[in-house]
Amino acid sequence: MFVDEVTIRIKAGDGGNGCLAFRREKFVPRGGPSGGDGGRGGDIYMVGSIHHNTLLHFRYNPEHTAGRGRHGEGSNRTGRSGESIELPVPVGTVVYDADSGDLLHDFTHPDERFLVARGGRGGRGNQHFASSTNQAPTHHEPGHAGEEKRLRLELKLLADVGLVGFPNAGKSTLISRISAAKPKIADYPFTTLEPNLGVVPMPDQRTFVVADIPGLIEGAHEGHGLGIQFLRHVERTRLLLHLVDVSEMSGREPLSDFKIILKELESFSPQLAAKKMFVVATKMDVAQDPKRAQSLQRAARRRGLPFFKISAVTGKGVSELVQAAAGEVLRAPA
Ligand SMILES: Nc1nc2c(ncn2[C@@H]2O[C@H](COP(=O)(O)OP(=O)(O)OP(=O)(O)O)[C@@H](O)[C@H]2O)c(=O)[nH]1
Ligand SMILES: [Mg+2]
Repeated sequence: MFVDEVTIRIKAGDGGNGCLAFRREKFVPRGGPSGGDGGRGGDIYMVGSIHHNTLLHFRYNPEHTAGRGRHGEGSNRTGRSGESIELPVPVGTVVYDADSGDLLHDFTHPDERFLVARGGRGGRGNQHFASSTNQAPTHHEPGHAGEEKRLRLELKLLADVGLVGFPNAGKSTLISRISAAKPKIADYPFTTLEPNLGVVPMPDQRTFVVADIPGLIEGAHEGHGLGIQFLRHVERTRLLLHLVDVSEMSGREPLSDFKIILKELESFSPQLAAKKMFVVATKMDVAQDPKRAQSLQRAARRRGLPFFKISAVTGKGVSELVQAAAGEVLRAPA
């Protein structure tokens, strides 16, 4: 299961209480205050991990608590500190405070560590409160509470190129053709239910990453179909390939499909709508009426978008598309 959004509750350890004690020993009359300090509560860190691809491990385990500090003891003994804990998150996870909505951290590197909740300080024992006028203080502090938060974690896959389009447009077929990804492909809509990533080799030994996401339909921004929540996975790409089925098989109008998807992208975010886009006419091997591809091409030209025609089945036009996409990925800053 692909889980890309979870809300969790974390609670760093409370500090231990300071102790109230006096030194009592044979031959040491009025030994003075000797209450030790409470130990520090444990912290909670998040750590970027390449061994996790989803947030699934939080779905079944949404509460995490670090150890509390032990209380201070007599003879000036400080309590032991609470254990800190580390929570692994996939690289690409964005951490928000669920209550304020503030962005706390964005994990972009493996092994990156981020302190999400600080443990409470231990309270001071009465040993600290002796003064010239009060040699037998009874004051001692309670431990401070550890930070407690509700966090919203969002996973945004890190891909260079995103595939968008109607269901059945041929997105998964294309990614399976140009990379080693093996997504499910079938001639019914909504075959793809979770994003797939594929690594595409470039001629110069370099690679770029393509994300295939579930198809969009009209009203996706209002939750129709599978909705638009998967679009966040292509938010960070440098290039969108907008696939449009121009064959008669679809029983749809390529031009109106194209415009509908543009509108959905816009309602998701203006940044996404402004992203560099190639328009790709798909299933050319079975397209009968050339006018359908032509009208799409004109619409692309009017918007200044590069246009390609491919058949992912025969492979025609695919390498030109990959080359142009690679060029764009290399040109655009990360
Ligand atoms: N003839 C032909 N069929 C194609 C081509 N590309 C894809 N198809 C077929 O179109 C159907 C849908 O392809 P998919 O790749 O699953 O489409 P998708 O865009 O991933 O669809 P969703 O996952 O539902 O959004 C499958 O039956 C494919 O075999 C093509 O270039 N030529
Ligand atoms: Mg698919």
